[in-house]
Amino acid sequence: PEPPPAAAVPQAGDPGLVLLRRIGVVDPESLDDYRANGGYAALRAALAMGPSAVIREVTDSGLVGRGGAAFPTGRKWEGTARRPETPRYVVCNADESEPGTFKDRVLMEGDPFAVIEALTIAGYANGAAQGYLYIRGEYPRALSRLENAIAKARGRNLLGRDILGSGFDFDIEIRRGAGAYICGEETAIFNSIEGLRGEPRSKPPFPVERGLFGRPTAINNVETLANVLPIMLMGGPAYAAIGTGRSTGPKLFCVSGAVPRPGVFEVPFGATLRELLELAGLGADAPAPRAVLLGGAAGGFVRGDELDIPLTFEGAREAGATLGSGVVLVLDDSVDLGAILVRIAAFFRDESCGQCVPCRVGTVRQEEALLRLSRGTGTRRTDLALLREVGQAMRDASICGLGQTAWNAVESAIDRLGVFGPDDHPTLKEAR
Ligand code: L3W
Ligand code: SF4
Repeated sequence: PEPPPAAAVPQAGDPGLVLLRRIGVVDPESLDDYRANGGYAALRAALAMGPSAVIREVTDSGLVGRGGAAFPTGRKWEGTARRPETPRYVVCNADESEPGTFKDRVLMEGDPFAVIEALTIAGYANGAAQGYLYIRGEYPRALSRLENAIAKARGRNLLGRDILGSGFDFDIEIRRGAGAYICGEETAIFNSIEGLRGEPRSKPPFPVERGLFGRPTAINNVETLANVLPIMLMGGPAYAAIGTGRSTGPKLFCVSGAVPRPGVFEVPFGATLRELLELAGLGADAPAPRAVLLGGAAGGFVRGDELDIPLTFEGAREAGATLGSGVVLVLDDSVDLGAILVRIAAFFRDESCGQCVPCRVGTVRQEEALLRLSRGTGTRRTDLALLREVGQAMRDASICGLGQTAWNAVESAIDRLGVFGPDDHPTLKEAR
């Protein structure tokens, strides 16, 4: 049986939490309980201030996307709302599939009304009458909780026509993915909803201009939307005071691997990796991990002696990694790093949609070279050079983020962890 969401949240019930405050506290099936715990106050505040003021608060909050790319949410909403074309759409990207990511699942299973309320506010701000929630097919419990939340919200005029007497009409339809990682890419989601093959489209045009059904669309990750509720309640500037610099607000991290208390943790941006791992039970006197994979398969490794890096977008970049969608995978000395890299490469090879050559072929060649390197067959020099050239081609010439980032973790394991020994960076020509 699946564990209840609270079991995946060691901090559950901590009064200081913002995004996780209701997880394990409210009955996720009860609208009354949700309201008794502050639910729908944010929508009321939004309806009272009007759509452009909602967008202003979101812009002032400094909120950036939590799906991995950190694009400013206020700019995305401004871009959609000012388009003259109608209808416009809002979409919640709930196709959480990055290996090691399970934060959106915890939000959807443990606080589903919050996701529905936040998407309703997004619809109001962006001038959309219809929202879609595209959910990973392997999340049956999240799906049934969200379906229940939508039905109950409709029953209380929190969805449907003339919501709470405001004149705003809005409803939400759920669509399920069918197991393809690539269907989490925003334009592949649009294709999937439209009944087409789930392949990414070239960008630009960006969704704000031409998205779902060719209309202006604001698409946001579940966690991004969850942040809109506290922003409505505390105001953009107060929210911006949480965190540091350009990384404002609270952030969810999915800590897994060699830690005593794995799970989803909430910390303000700027907490250090060490502080996060301490929350996950890694005591100050515990041996340092061999490495930590930040940002998931598309992210990068940091070494066990780099735990003092601040968890901000800037801090992760300086450390040669990315925060991505919040993956923190801790690896101890028992782990075969070469085998992990082969696994990551196999994942990308498997999940490539095959539409563009650099990714379709590059992910295969990457996996083959890693297999040779990790088994000690082939020529080390040539395979390292081949990986570098293939990786660069994927990064430069792939259509979407999958191909563009498929070499990130491998590159950082070679350069920062020295996983296959020293590399003098020869080109393929030199190596031969
Ligand atoms: C208007 C412009 N909008 C960009 C929008 C764009 C999108 C957002 C980010 O994700 C990440 C990667 C991995 N006018 C705009 C604009 N936008 N320029 O901003 O765009 P982009 O293209 O930078 O990134 P992306 O393709 O949306 C790539 C992460 O995704 N990833 C996996 C993520 C997995 C999860 C999960 O499982 N929950 O999130 C894999 O690559 O970290 O950073 O909305 O339209 N000028
Ligand atoms: Fe498909 Fe890969 Fe090209 Fe993305 S980069 S469109 S996943 S083949």
